[in-house]
Amino acid sequence: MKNQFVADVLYQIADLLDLKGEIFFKTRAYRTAAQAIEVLDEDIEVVAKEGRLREIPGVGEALAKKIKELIDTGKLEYFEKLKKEIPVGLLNMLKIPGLGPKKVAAVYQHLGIKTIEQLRQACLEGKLRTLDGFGETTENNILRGIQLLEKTRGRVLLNVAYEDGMKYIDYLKQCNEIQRLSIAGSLRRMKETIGDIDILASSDNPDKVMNYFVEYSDVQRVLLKGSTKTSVVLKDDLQVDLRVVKEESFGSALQYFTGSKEHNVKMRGIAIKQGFKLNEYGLFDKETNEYIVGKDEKEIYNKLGLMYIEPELRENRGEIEMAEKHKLPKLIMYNDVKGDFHVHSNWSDGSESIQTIAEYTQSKGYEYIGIADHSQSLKVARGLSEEKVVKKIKEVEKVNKKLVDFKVLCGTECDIKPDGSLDYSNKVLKLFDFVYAGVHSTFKMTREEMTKRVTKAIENEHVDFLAHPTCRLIGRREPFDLDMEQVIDVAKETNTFLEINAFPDRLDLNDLHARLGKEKGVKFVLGTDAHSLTHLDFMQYGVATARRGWLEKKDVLNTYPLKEIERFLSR
Ligand code: DGT
Ligand code: CA
Ligand code: CA
Repeated sequence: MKNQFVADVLYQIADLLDLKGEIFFKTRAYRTAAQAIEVLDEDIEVVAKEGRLREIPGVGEALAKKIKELIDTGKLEYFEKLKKEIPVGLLNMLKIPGLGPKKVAAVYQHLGIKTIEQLRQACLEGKLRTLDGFGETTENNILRGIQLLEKTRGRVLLNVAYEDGMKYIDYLKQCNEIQRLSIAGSLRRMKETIGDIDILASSDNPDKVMNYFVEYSDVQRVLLKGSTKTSVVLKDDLQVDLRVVKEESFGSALQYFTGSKEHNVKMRGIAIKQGFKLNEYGLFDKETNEYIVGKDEKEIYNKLGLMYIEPELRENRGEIEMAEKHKLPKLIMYNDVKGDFHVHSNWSDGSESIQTIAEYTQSKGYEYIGIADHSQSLKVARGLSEEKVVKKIKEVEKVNKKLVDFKVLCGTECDIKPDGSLDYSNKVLKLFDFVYAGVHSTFKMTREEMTKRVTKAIENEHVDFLAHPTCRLIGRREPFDLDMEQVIDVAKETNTFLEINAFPDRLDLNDLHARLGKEKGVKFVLGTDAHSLTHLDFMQYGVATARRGWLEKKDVLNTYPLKEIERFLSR
């Protein structure tokens, strides 16, 4: 599918036009279309072939022509021309969080700054504050933004690597020279960002496997090719490493290449203390070098007197000590989830009707679905007026009448205002089956102010869940400086569930905060924040984060059957 590719080109055109100082509505047309294409549930090539491009919101005749050219030729002349007019460095500068096109255009015009490096230098030398509308604070914000950008550079979000990795695995499964096959590395540990994809295979014919590996259609270039390791770069610039080992070493190699490095260092130390030697080829006797085990990961952990440790826990955060004491938690499983609570319908800014969402999620195996549209003051996201809330509740009742063994719960994602009050009156909040409270604007506050704002909101008796508690966007917006311990304490006192938002650029709460919450006895709810049907599949990244946070089935609301959910929500 070329959807993301087409959307990305349109976003870049919008950025370039912004830089050129183009009138606002023209830029907006490109962004609207890009957004619509990103969440499209169909292949854009099929839509183009059937002449239905103009049915996509924001796509008029001129834009449809451009999209068609892009799909047919892989290029767009208009885009190429624009790129020649504007230095590419300026586009890179736009990636700095908090730096918009106006400011980028200004530093280019007045100071001749064309690259991020020149911009950093100018900030350090205090040159920006000479410009209109810039000050010392702007310089500091830009420097912080550059740092944030560098932290995630060269890494991709979990879902991007996961989709690439699974597609590659499907391809490799067709190779009959391969005996066993697995994802390894940070992707197997389901970390929130991934540097490169690691794949492990066992075979007696490594060279044939490597030949097959590099012939994959998404490979852009081959970095190195040997008979134990081969590395390629995919068309989306992500690197994939394949290692091939003998069947008897598959378990030890999987253990080694899954990492993390810190986990492995500790494991090798434990092996040595017990008179063994552990490496990617197996577990050996330290004195005689005799092979002991290595075919399966589990044997290695058990031979060392440890419980098997799930990949998501392997970060050397105490998991090895707990495995020694046989006290590891029994982690929530990916198929434990019986429903999603954070879904936007076309009543606000989602793309599907409540009926469609209900049918789709029931067919996926869910028992219930919570629709949580935005509240009234969130105009950009088409938040619902109080009047519309009443209509929507009627609509949900109508849909529920048609459903068997499935229930739609009518909720809201109610905005938390800067003073901690909520965007609906208590009279309206009472009408919903459940209420999420969440911050959506005015992010710049001190730690004290933000903590007070959030705790005040969850103290409202109608609030059941706190949505994306720190509001971070990975690589784009830092989490709030919140007193998380205090938020957790208040959540516990008020029986508020903290969300683990499963949308891949949020994963908020993160793994560490989830673990802190569990230790303090708070409960969690998983929500995908879906705005289209495809987004509903993000649930697995929420479960992954819960697992990385040591959570068990009982800690997560979504694992409970409908009856218990209803009992809880009617308190
Ligand atoms: P990434 O790719 O940055 O997201 O993170 P990883 O963990 O996938 O790291 P990567 O791809 O460099 O290496 C894959 C695994 O191989 C890593 O998790 C542990 C193992 N490994 C790599 N280099 C070393 C090393 O120098 N020592 C040890 N003990 N293990 C290593
Ligand atoms: Ca890796
Ligand atoms: Ca690697």
